[in-house]
Amino acid sequence: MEEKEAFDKYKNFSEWFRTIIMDAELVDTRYPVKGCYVWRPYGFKLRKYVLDIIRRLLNNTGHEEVLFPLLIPEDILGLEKEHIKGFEGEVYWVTHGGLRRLEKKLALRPTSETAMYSMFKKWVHSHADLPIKVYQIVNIFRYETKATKPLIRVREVTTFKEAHTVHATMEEAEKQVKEAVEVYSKFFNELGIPYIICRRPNFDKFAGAEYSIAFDTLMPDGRTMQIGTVHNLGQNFAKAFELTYEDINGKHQFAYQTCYGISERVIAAIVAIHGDNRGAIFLPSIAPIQVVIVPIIYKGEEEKVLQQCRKVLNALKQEGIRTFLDERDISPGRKFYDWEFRGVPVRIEIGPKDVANNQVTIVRRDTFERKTYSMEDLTTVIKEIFTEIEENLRKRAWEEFRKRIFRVKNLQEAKEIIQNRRGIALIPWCESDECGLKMCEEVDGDVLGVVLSEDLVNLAENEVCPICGKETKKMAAIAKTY
Ligand code: P5A
Ligand code: ZN
Repeated sequence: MEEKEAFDKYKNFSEWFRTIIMDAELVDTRYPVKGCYVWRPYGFKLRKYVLDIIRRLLNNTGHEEVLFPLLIPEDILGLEKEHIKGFEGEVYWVTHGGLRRLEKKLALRPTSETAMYSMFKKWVHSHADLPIKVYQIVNIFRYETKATKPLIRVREVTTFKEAHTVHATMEEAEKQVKEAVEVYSKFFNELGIPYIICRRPNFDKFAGAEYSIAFDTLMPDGRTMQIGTVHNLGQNFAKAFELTYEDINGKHQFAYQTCYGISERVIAAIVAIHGDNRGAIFLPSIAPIQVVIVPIIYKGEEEKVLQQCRKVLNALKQEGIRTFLDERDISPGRKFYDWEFRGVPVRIEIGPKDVANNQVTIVRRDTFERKTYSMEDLTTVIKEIFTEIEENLRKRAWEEFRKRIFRVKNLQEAKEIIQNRRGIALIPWCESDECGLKMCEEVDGDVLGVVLSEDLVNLAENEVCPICGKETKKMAAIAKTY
């Protein structure tokens, strides 16, 4: 009984989250290297369907997929000074090949700017070679010193989608940043993950960037989690890597660059945001199993019921619906419990009465609504139910998110909100690093940056920064972060 009490999304988020990812067999965190974990078949499928979405969005906007090596030579990793300063404490080094010490140490990529840009330099000659828009989905290694947390802060990031672009002008790089923000917005919208978009304070930008824009979502425990970032790199890396192009006048110019990334944190967010105290809930678009069929068998009627179940199974499969018929020799109740826990969005129950009436009983995972439907046109009905579930999950998540964003009058109020883990506080800010750092200190939390999400903030009037008193139209988002 005690175990049951601990499984509560809001009262004990960590334990709830760990139980779901392990017991729903998404991953196994018992691998004997800290910060590394295994994707199991069910989780791997979920991951694949999520990646299919981002691949589609990127391919449709002119990005091309590539694959770069995992190893980066020491001198190349160190070319951009700010970048290496930011990452030096997190790099894993390969020092030996077999028994021999390597002359040049090799880093396991903590991210691939340096690996890619040393090659871009060889590909770009004239303005006609631009823009470059590529991405890869790979593992990266970061020796994180903060406490690791499965999917959320790992040392082997298994699912790092990094995009990198090169442009002739700053305007084009700016436009690319906008496109990236749009792509990620669409991605998170499809997944029903609510987010706030902020321009990070200077003291918290990506190492080597001009500025960074971040997407943060809110976890059930009241902390925000950064689920994606978009960086304008300006000419910083181009200068370090001598990445130049010949313009129309035959003059050599340094290129402008952007990069943007997401990781398995997105999958953590999906689990955390949509799940409930009966387990995971997956949107049909990404659910490894979209429909589970549970036969309700009574003695003597087994064959009739199973036959009908197989008929439904085949009909749904034919329509490309990922369907599983659970023929295990355990009670239907146990099966319901299992598949609810594993997040299957639609359950079909078929018993003798359903067979007799040429109908099925359908139960939705998100609302537990139970209804009977005729066998006619069943696939159409199921697809409609999928759409309804997706809409409901998205709406539910955004409503919950908006409820936990507070416009506060002063820092005392902001502190109260984030200390009690109620959510995100919004307060005017002059945008200076100095005042930003002061605010962090006073509220004992983090300034996520200036809010860019227009739907979440609109200030008609100038207000004043609570630290320096300067007039401003900008709002800072403040929270406890992961
Ligand atoms: C953008 C892509 C970069 O690395 N270089 C290429 C840029 N940005 S970032 O902000 O450092 O990382 C991008 C996103 O990856 C997630 N992330 C992590 N997820 C899990 N465990 C980690 N240790 C980890 N580190 C970064 C974050 O969501 C981050 O926004
Ligand atoms: Zn100020």
